[in-house]
Amino acid sequence: MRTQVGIIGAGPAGLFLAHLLRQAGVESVILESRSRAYVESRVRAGVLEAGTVETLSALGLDARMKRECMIDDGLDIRFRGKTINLDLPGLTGQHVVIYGQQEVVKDLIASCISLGQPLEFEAKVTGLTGLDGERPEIHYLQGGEDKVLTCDFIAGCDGYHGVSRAAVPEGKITHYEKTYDFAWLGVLSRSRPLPDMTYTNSDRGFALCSRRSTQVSRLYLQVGADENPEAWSDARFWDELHQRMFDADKVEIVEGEIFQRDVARLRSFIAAPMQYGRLYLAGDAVHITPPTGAKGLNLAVADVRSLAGALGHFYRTSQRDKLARYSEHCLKRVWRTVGYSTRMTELLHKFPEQGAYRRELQFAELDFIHSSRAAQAAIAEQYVGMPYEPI
Ligand code: FAS
Ligand code: PHB
Repeated sequence: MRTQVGIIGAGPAGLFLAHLLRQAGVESVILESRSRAYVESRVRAGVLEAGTVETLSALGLDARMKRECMIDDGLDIRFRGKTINLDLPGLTGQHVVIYGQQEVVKDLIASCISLGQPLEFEAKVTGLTGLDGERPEIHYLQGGEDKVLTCDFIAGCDGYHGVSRAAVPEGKITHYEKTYDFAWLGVLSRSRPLPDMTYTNSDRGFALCSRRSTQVSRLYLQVGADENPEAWSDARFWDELHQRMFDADKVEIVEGEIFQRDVARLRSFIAAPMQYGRLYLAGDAVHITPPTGAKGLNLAVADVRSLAGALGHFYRTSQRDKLARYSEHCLKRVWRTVGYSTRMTELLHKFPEQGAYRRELQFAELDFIHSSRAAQAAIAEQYVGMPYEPI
């Protein structure tokens, strides 16, 4: 098979990229190792920044999101009996949208199918060759058969555990990584959510109350790095959440049936540069940001807006100047975003190994934010997201 841009991965990065390239008149093929059902069932992020919403709208793919999403204009942070309430529109003039990543993925896949956008499921990429030539190749296994996709360019959108980053020769890419020794236990429950996004730093650990609809809550607890989600009965989860949300008499948090559980280890990861020869890396394939900042999905979209812009420019003008600066352009946003998510992670989680001194500093910082509009504005501005800068 042959195409202009070979895209590895049908997560948000790969699916948005294919649509943005199509809009620029550039052909692509997406190769996804998993089945459609698996990809559409993966529960992950939920917060869409304005830039992501604008991109869905510009692609004409925002109809269901507009009907079903929730507007998030408040962000609460609870600690030691106090609550910091960030009034997002008052502080930034903006809000964010709550719409599950799996819903975005379903909308994008449905659009690929109705547009006839080539999207191969259960096509596992096994290797990349010719990255420093004119005709790179993607080797993949599908239906028990070895196949090859010949391209002009390859977009590595295959996530942290994908193969594309590993195809870059030793010494041509640098990894920056910090892994925390805790994880987030995430659940979906059939229960009325809190009205606002609510984070908490309690002596028992971090917790977060988010939502997916007026009847479905998305809830997280800080747990051990290797926690088994099945070790958490509904009762155990709810008891722990009440305590961490300072709701010990159980009057505020509404319980319900938990119907989905997952555990995600917290880490920061950046690989630079985000390109090698004809290979361009985007999304979780090249950076992971702690979910505390609700940025992973949004950062992936910002990457592929730039990559689509650079590739569209190349096919229109034969100029490679924008492609040459893709990595440098994206890394500015990546480092700032990982920095914000890291600061929020280190402000809100419990680090037992770092003792009482570190804990008191956390609460001093939270007290300062509680009393300072300027400090609240700084967090709110980063939470709603940096304006997108075209490449
Ligand atoms: P993805 O990982 O979504 O997609 C990569 C795709 O490539 C996958 O479909 C995979 O099957 C495919 N692939 C991998 N190897 C392949 C191969 N060899 N051949 C073909 N295809 C291959 N972000 C938030 O903002 N908030 C959250 O709460 C949050 N929770 C998360 C929970 C978990 C468990 C994980 C892993 C991530 C979470 N994230 C969260 C981050 C997440 O939303 C990512 O940022 C987002 O999925 C990034 O999208 P992609 O870069 O497309 O990568
Ligand atoms: C979510 O709704 O899944 C969510 C919200 C805020 C975060 C992370 C995840 O920081």
